[in-house]
Amino acid sequence: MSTFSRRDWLKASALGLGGAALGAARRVAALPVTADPQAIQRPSASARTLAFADRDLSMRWEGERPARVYTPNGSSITGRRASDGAWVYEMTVEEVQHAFAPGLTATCWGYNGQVHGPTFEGVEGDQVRIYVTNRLGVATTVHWHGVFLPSGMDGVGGLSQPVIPPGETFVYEFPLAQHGTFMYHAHHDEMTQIALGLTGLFIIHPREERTRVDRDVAILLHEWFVAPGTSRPDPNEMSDFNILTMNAKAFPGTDPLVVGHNDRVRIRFGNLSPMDHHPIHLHGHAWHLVATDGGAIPPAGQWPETTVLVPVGSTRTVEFVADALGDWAMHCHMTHHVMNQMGHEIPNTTGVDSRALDRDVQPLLPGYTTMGEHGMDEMGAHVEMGHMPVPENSIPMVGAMGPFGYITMGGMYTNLLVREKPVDYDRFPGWYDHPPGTVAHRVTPAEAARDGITLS
Ligand SMILES: [Cu+2]
Repeated sequence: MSTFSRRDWLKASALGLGGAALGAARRVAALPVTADPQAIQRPSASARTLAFADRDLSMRWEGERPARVYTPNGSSITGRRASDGAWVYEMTVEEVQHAFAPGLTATCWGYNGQVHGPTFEGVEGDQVRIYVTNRLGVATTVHWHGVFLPSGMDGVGGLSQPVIPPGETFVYEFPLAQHGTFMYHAHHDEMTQIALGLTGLFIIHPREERTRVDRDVAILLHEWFVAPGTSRPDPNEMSDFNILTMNAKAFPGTDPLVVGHNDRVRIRFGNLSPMDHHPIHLHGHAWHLVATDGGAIPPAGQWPETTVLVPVGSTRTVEFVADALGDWAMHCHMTHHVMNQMGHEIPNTTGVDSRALDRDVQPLLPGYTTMGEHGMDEMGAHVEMGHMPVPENSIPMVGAMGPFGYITMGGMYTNLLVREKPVDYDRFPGWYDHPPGTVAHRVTPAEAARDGITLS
């Protein structure tokens, strides 16, 4: 059993020895502390595993026509027909209490009560009228990123229009002259308003769909800094973001993508992070980059990839056939982007033999043990077991229980679950049932001997 109690943590923190690993003492150099990693009990099922089990993946949409795109953890707005034939959308800009993941809720800014705003869906050739009501205490605008429109509808405060004052409603009207994956975001006090969440995806379907897909998915990437124990994203942060999100959720808050075996899948990625590009990697498959926010890429210009770089202020649309059954990770490949609320200004203890240090410190701090010599993999499990207290309203740096143990990733991470058809796209199907003999396993001496390997 662990001997590291909350009291020990607090004592260690008081002396500046603990806390930094979770960012509690950000910018204060400190030694991370832990219990003996060997002492961790691995729970067979945690609250978070159960949270997966009854997860409802069905998506809300609002409007007169059904949503055609699935926005995990989000919704669509599809418009309603006005008497003159235009499609009308209503948006409210307002403060929103947003849950990034179980355990972390923050006051953000969003549209129509959500962060990010709903995915706009329209059809090429539509005339759209978008009413924007500002319920913030400050002025804002909305820019339709990548959409071809009259200059005066482009939404840049001061340049293309006067700002929308608090309490007022403005209307944007333009024809949808193209198709593809675009975005929308505030374009007034951009640093603050985008950092607080005023972003969304804007999808224009072609009049005639040339490529039929079984699953059409939209994911907006973002990054935030929320100091552990606080509840508002800090717009002044420039580099050390600690919440990395897909559709404003950090794993384990991200809904998995459920697809049928051999489904043709399209994923539209957008990136409105303040500062970072994100290379999104999918396991077990290769995809083709078929479009950007500049338009479709002709087939001759497409090549296969397993990782697509989604630069800030861009969209990247990929397509692939989900031909491999199983549970497949899909995540940003920047390793610090699959962590949650971890401070980075901590000493490197990796590989350190800390026994002498522990001997010196323990008379002063009973229960003290240096942490990090073996890496960070035990941290999340520690926190979930209650061995390592964290500040109120904060999430540990790593993920959730998987079918074989702890998944040591958080942040910009989700799972692609490929299942035999028929599949219920709207419900978590449970973890994959691997065929016998297809899971990596501890080798027996007899198995090793087949290949002339003697186990010591
Ligand atoms: Cu990233």
